[in-house]
Amino acid sequence: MEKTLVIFKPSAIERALVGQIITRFQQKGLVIAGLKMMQLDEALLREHYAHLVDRDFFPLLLNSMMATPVIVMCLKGKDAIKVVRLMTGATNGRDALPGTIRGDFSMSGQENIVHASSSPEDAVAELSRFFKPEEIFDWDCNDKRYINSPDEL
Ligand code: IDP
Ligand code: MG
Repeated sequence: MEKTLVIFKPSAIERALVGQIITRFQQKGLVIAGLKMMQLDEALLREHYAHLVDRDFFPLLLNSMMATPVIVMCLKGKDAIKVVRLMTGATNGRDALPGTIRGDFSMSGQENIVHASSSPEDAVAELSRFFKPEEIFDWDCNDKRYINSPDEL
């Protein structure tokens, strides 16, 4: 089963959206394998957003991501990386489709509620960036019969 990283950004924390977004992921059939609150700092964000450090909006992004503690979550499931990205929606909340998290909760290109890993390589790197190995749990639902068919497990 694939694992992926979700970050509840300060926009989700300030707007008290964390509970209902976790509910969406759980209702979909994704499993929480790790969850904690942490304060991000500039060094970690420069690594995490290395592809954006030269963009003019990067200082604003830094401030935005350090404004409150964030909640980081590891989700597990079949094709979890793709599924969580689809549920997250387009980067800019004004372009994101209704029904997606950003489409339903964001009007902004920056204040877009959640981060989600965008590829298998990113997911591995990001999970090890934000979690210690012992903070990710290798448990699974006892009864997955109605989440996946036998040939999907
Ligand atoms: P993603 O979050 O959909 O993967 P990325 O391009 O990786 O999008 O950008 C990371 C984050 O940087 C975005 O989620 C958003 O918060 C911020 N960001 C990206 N592009 C812009 C922009 O043009 N203006 C302001 N913030 C942006
Ligand atoms: Mg990205």
